[in-house]
Amino acid sequence: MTLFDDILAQFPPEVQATVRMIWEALGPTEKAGFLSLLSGFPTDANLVRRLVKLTTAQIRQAFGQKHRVAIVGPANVGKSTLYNQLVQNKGDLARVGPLPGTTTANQQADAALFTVVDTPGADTVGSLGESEKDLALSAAGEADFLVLVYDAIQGIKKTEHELFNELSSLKKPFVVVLNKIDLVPRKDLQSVISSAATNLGLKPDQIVPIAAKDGKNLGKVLLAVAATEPEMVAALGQALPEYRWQLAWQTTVRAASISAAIALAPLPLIDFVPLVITQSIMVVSIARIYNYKITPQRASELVATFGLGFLGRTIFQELSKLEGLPGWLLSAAIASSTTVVMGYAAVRWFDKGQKLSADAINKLTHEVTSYLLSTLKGLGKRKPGQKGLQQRVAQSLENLPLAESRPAHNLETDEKNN
Ligand SMILES: Nc1nc2c(ncn2[C@@H]2O[C@H](COP(=O)(O)OP(=O)(O)OP(=O)(O)O)[C@@H](O)[C@H]2O)c(=O)[nH]1
Ligand SMILES: [Mg+2]
Repeated sequence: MTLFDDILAQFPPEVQATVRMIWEALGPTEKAGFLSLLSGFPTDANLVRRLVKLTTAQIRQAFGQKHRVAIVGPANVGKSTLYNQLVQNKGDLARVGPLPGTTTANQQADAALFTVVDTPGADTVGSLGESEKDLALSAAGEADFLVLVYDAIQGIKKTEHELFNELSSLKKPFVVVLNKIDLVPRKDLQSVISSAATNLGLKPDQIVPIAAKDGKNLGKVLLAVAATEPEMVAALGQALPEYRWQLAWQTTVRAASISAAIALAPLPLIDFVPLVITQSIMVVSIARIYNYKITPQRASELVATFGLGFLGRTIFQELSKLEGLPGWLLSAAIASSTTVVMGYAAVRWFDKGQKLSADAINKLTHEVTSYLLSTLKGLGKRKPGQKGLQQRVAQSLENLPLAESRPAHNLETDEKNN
């Protein structure tokens, strides 16, 4: 067994083949760097475990194939209305009606790579109700992801709660949406959401309020799907071009916060090899969002082309001369800023075939680094835990001007404006 095989054995079985594929695509320098990094800490099994844990979700995102979403919930909550918002082809529209029991069979439609399944109400009683419930549960059982729909006016009572327990026992990734939010007076909105959350044992921010009828917050549902289940990201991006920038940004933020956590490893000077791996996986994910298929080999070539590893080292040397910056903070900020810039550069590349100039890359990386340094300073002198740091980096990046100026950077919008 080689050292690599030892490491591979720590990954969950279903991603091992993919990890091997990525590994084989790495150049000899990257391979050697990665192994020497790991073998430099022979007793630190934690480091290996940490890398494995950090990269598994990303690998799933970059190479996963899941794409079946079932919409389930009680009768008359607006499941078919939501389904109709998601299907792309008018011929696939489901029947919608004011009385419970409109949908009596499962129905599915192709939305590019992403299949949506509409199901009958899963709460109705009587023998007909039972068989419809069985249909809904079997669709849920076959799906990769569940959208659980409830009615904001009906709220969550005993039957709704039982249904929730039954569905969550399937152990599928899910989002909960509260529909018909247009019928709730504005002043009651927060209390309606929090009581639904309390009744389901969730936090208010785990519930997405929507109005399926007019498509309000539909984007939030899709982003929640993508945030919950990385394997859905590429399928969503391919099916729904208007969300590509948000999905790519979400992917970038995730990779950047992972990069920060990787940079916490106790290294004398930041080593960029694990970053190259993380960034390459991110680039494969972004390519898939934009409907390009690229190999890990090609992705790591692209990462090398943009030269961010070298730039990162230069910035590290520049800034480490300044006093008062703990090394971990500097490493974490630079690791995430180079990842952010790589993600942004990848979007430009896949969306428009534009290569950011070296100057633009340099300027952007400096800007993002100092932004992160200033927002992370509040963490104090004590080195945070890996999870805490990941959360803080993700939060900071949400407020990064680059993220706020989404529309301006949304290249589809640019195109229209040109
Ligand atoms: N006000 C409002 N009404 C909605 C909304 N979404 C759906 N409805 C209405 O709710 C009723 C039920 O909608 P459906 O989409 O048929 O609900 P369903 O969950 O598929 O119902 P079943 O197939 O019977 O289980 C219809 O009259 C819809 O017009 C919404 O966002 N706001
Ligand atoms: Mg229906």
